[in-house]
Amino acid sequence: MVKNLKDSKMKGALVFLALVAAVYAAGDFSGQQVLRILPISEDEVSLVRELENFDDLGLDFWTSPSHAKRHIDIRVPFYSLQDVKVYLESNNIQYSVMIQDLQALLDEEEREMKISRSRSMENARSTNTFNYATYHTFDEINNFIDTLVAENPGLVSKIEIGKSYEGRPLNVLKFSTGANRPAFWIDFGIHSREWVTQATGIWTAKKIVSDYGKDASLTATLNKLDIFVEIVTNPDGYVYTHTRDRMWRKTRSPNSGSLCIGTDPNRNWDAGFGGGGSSSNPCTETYRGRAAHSESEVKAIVDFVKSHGNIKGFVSIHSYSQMLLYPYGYTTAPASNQAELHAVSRNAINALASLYGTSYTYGSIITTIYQASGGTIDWTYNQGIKHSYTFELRDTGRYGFALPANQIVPTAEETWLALTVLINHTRDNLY
Ligand code: 0X9
Ligand code: ZN
Repeated sequence: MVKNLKDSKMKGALVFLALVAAVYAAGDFSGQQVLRILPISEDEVSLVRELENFDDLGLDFWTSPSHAKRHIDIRVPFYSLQDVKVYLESNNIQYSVMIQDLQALLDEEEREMKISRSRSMENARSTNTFNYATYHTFDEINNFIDTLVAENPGLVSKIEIGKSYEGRPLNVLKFSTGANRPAFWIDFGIHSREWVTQATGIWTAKKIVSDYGKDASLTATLNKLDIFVEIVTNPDGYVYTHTRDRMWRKTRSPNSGSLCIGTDPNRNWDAGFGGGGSSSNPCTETYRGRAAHSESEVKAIVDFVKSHGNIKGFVSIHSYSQMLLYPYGYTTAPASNQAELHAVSRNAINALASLYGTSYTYGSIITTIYQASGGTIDWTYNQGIKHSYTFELRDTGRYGFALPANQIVPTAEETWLALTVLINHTRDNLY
């Protein structure tokens, strides 16, 4: 009896210790791997898909299962590695280890950020000395935005289109040289962990002011169109990736009846809402939310697009996979101007490749990556914005969401070449 009591106390203590360890381990990716799985039949796709239902494994699907011969990248916690590998091997499913130790990459990322920060006290004071080649915090990005506006009062202004769930400003930069113009929209970072996108947004904002009055094409654009840029589209998630969990994707709003937090803001739009490639389970990375536009970060853009009424081009920027995509994501039905979207995409990815040889694939979302319902550009397209596109920036998976900072500027530069093709085409085809 005494022994049993002691045993159960011991057990209790062990359970407690395990819980403490689990809490402290959140945000620690030691020993975690990213596996690239290649199912060669639809049966194998289904077997991999089944893994999604085991919440206890703590898996994070970096790319969703779609069809045979399309790879699936999964981040696997250390404690599940054995189980997952045994499962794949016993079902004869091919896989390779894409990232050996995710924490090692993130340690390097943090080291790089610390060095950059110690060297660049002047970051906030001028956008000329700002370090574009490192990742920045939300506060640093907001300081950059205010500095850029202060330096270019006749060209750039800041609009707050709403607040995030946790009350942070949803800041949008407006580049404009005249009143009542049609507009082109670009958002970055709606998925918070896709850090190369917010970094590309910063560089892009600076590029627009640098080129205006110097580059003939961009000058012609801004004499006809306004450009709106939202650099941090999911600020709560972004702050969370810096403070708690580098791999956070969703918003940070709570879900009633569940302990799991957040909604996938790229499943929350009123376009095929609730359809395939979105989840009703709040604990998954593709949770669509309780209703379309439930997320304030999404609703703010919806209201802005509607009240503006004259947005002619719309681009939403994600990473990774190196793809330029157009509607639809929820249906295989072709977009009404699919031929145009396809031809312009091809021109854009050719321009992108001309700089560093980076190769992109392109096509509709559902045929090129996987089905995703309730996505941003399906909604904008159905609103009548016929020039709607979405990017998946670098890389193709070697580093995935942990893209080294030395790739920020090259990524932004090459992306700009593609963006200018999309912007110029929109400018010259305003319908
Ligand atoms: O699942 C998604 O939302 C997108 N992939 S990501 O890794 N960025 O999460 C794919 C959906 C369609 N792609 C875009 N909207 N860029
Ligand atoms: Zn994304």
